[in-house]
Amino acid sequence: MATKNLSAYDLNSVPDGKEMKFGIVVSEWNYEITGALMRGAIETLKKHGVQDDAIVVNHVPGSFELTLGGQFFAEYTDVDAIILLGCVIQGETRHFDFICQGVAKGATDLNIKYNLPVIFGLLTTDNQQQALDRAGGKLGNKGDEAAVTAIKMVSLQKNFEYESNIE
Ligand code: DLZ
Repeated sequence: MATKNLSAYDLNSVPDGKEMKFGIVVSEWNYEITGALMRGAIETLKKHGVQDDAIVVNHVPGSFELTLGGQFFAEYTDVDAIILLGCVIQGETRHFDFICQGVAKGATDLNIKYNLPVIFGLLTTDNQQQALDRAGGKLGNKGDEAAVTAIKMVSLQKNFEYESNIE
């Protein structure tokens, strides 16, 4: 099965992000990759109208800490959505599985606990090359995809809130 280019999307399908505010949590592990994910996410948010001062970035030591970094944003700030960016590369031990499962479960729980879009921007790859391919390489940038997802989810939530207020 061909892998989709992560940066390919219909520009017109993305709402205007002018009034939206985002928190981004970036893992320092594999920073060559995660830094590229972060740059892609920021660039994409700005491309869709998000203001510079409406994008707040914080770093955490590794992907396992992404969940708590996301929780800090949810608890202490007024962001409309949180983007979690990390990269876990398969090694010889089962650490990979534990981290990936932990972050997937953690991100899911944050979405529900805070009724807030928390976007799972975690690359989980077999090797470094697969990660590079998805961090601005031949398969696009997962940071772009995460940013577009975040804008769409904020817009969806705002629509629901608007509808519920006029009923
Ligand atoms: C320990 C560890 C390992 C082996 N591999 C990765 C990785 O590929 N990607 C990543 O983001 N973090 C890794 N870590 C660090 C853990 O995410 C975490 O920071 C430590 O286990 C401390 O909680």
